[in-house]
Amino acid sequence: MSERRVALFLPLILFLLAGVSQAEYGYNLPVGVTPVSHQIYDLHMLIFYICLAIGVGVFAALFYAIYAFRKSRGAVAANYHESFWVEILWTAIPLVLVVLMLIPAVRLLTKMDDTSKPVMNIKITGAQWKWQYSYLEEGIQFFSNLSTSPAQIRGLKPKGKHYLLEVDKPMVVPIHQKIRLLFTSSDVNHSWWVPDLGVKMDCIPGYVNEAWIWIEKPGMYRGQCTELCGMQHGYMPIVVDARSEADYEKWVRSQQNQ
Ligand SMILES: [Cu+2]
Repeated sequence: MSERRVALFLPLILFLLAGVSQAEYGYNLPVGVTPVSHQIYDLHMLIFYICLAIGVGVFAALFYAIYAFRKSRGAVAANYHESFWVEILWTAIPLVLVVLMLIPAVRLLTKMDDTSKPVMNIKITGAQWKWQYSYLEEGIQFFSNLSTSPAQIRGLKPKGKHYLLEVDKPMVVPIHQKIRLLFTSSDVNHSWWVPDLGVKMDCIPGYVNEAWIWIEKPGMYRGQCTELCGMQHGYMPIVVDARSEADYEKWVRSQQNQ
């Protein structure tokens, strides 16, 4: 291969290799484990297919016009200037499409916003650079700190499986229960983001934001702070440990007896 060709193909090869190494993250949104996360995924795919159809239609028309009406064939440009119907159509069609996309989006936003009738409430407070979880009914309160060792961060030890996505005390919750989450901050803006739960909520000092979760299956769900909140913004991960009702009760008792 000539040098020029290598230069052309190198970015492509690197891109493909990067894809292989990050295969576990997937190329799409995670489907998640809550009714809301499923609906977010479905909405995302619906909008994606609409965009794809528009893209295919527009580019097909464009390439057809470039090919069929080329200068070498003696094509003469048509004059659409101040055409009443063209003006109406290219305003009306996008407007109808936007309204059609707005309907399912607003429906989902309304559902996400409905935090009524929760079984339990957890207050989540962002702080530089850790999370505090307060179980309002159970009277449990603790901080959750990054547990990745400094040696791994400095490259002195090999990285673990959940590098920078592991904590000393995860937020433990029961599955199959509507849980209301209340978000705030004790210093600067943070943002609590767990993709599998379909929640990404700002934590603002002096403000309380709300979201709710209803987790379908037990598991460890991981996330990060997504609001640039200072020097160690990348070192305040989130781990949610979803357990069966019985295991959750056991955990509550163990915490209350401490
Ligand atoms: Cu933060």
